[in-house]
Amino acid sequence: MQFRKIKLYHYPATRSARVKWVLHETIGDNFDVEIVPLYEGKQYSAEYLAMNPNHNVPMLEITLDNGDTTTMLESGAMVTLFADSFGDANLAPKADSAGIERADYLQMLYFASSWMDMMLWQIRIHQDILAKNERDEKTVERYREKFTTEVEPQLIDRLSKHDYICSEQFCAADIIITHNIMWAKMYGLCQHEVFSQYLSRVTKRPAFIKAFSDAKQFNLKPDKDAAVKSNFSG
Ligand SMILES: N[C@@H](CCC(=O)N[C@@H](CS)C(=O)NCC(=O)O)C(=O)O
Repeated sequence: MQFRKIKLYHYPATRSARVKWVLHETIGDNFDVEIVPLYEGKQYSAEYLAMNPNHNVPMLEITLDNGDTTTMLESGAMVTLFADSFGDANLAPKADSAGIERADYLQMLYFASSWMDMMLWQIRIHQDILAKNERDEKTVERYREKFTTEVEPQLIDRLSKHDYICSEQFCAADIIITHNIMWAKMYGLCQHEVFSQYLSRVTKRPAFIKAFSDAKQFNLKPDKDAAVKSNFSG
């Protein structure tokens, strides 16, 4: 697949940074970025909703060399697409290999972008984003407990055996795992030393440094009168 133009709708240090990272790893700086001010609720504007009914980032507009266009709305799918489309970047075992390595890579890619992500999102929205009367402390407790007792041991086991999540080779699953670990740390999770050691390795990558160069603009908690609070639906 040949890409003519790529545009990423992004907000610093959120799931769209996963996509910014894979783009820097695969196509360098050759893409456009538009910031969507999430805390101002711009993702709920009629114009944005017409493009993305899920009212979130990342959103990726792709124009191919033959002029065909498409829009993608899931960070995991975007990371997978770019890792598979740019084999020279060495971010994924080949898609046509039905071997153990590919199976394990896909397992971790999906574990990170669905199961782990779901728990972190529940913690985040019930602790910081939903209107106060919509929050449920039990949900936060439940997912903190599941994350600590079920997810973390699996990650610790893997990262104690090898430098990266699947092997000694950095891969696209590490992009989502790293973002999730950074996210988890903001909520006091992933405190084991193995996580800090892992982060010190992956965050040295030039593509990571570019993707998270705007991360300081991210506030964990929206202001109490932030527009997003009135229309946020989770
Ligand atoms: N499953 C989607 C989730 C995207 C998502 O929820 N993004 C958050 C930021 S991390 C967002 O834009 N939320 C704004 C909202 O829902 O109002 C993905 O992984 O791309």
